[in-house]
Amino acid sequence: MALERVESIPSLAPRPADSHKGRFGSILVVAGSRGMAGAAALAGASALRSGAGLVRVATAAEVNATVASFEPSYMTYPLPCDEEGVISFRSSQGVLERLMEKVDVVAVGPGLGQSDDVRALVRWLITSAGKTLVLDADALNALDGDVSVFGGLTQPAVVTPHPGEFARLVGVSVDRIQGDRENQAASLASRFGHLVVVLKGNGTVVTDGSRIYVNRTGNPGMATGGAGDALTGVVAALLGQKLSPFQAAQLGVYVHGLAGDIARDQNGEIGLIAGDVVDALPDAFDHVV
Ligand code: NPW
Ligand code: AMP
Ligand code: MG
Repeated sequence: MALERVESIPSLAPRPADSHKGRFGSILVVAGSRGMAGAAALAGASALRSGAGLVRVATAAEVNATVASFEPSYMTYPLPCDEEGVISFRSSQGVLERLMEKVDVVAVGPGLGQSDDVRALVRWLITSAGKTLVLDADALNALDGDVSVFGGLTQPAVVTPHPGEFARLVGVSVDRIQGDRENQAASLASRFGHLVVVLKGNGTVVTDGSRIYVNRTGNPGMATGGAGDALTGVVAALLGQKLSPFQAAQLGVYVHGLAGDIARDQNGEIGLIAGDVVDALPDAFDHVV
């Protein structure tokens, strides 16, 4: 089946004067582990800078104080962790089940680390949590190439792999992915009803298997640690503001790239860091809303 090529960028509706935070989505970010507190903070701060009404960050207890100290505007939930400083799902499941009652969208993966418990956590979120999901980084690595689990989705999921993560996910070399980015992404998305695939990099591809969008914002200065963790938060926030999964992914990559371009104009490509992208999000949203 031919893919419909989408060019126009969706936007967010202006906020009514009587707006309250309950209207703009309650986001849970499950992220961070020993040494990767920053990934959780970047995702949480990006969700806030992308208009989310409420953001909660659930992270390994060991790094909770660090994550909390980066940004006062999100709430944090310290989850029990193992001796490696990675979230222990068995000891956290009760807390996470109660959190599910409070949130609309769950973004999982940045800096999560890897363990059998993380594999169980991610499978539980996909098959049992019943929430719209954004899956990135270690949440994708946790699948060990078994994409069949996406057949158990009952709610939409947006996956945001970079080419290395995509290659691991589908068991194909990075070179083959990069040589056929659009078809590789579309072929994964078309296998599952609720799945939107965002294949990151220069010319990020967004596809649900029937539509495809290739993003043209962004620049090589964004090839820096944490830039993708920020995108996870942006897409989650847009899902929380009721854009469709395809549109949330599309607007998310566009605005994230635009923020990267604004940051590049301010700091240059060499000195650009992920925090600059987060800081430029308000300016970028001013151009699209
Ligand atoms: P290579 O090196 O070229 O052979 P990983 P990560 C490949 C967290 N972070 N095109 C690359 O291949 C993340 O959220 C935390 C082609 C290499 O094999 C994750 O949880 C930060 N190939 C965790 O760290 C800031 C590409 O993939 C591999 C490619 C690990 O994530 C940093 C590298 O990727 C980070 O975000 C491309 N465009 N991109 C924090 N401050 O807390 C990547 N590859 O092994 O998945 O490692 O992306 O750093
Ligand atoms: P990650 O590898 O997960 O940190 O994600 C990197 C982010 O920066 C993704 O959103 C990429 O699309 C973006 N990015 C990295 N390199 C480039 C590039 N050369 N041109 C445009 N965007 C890029
Ligand atoms: Mg990443």
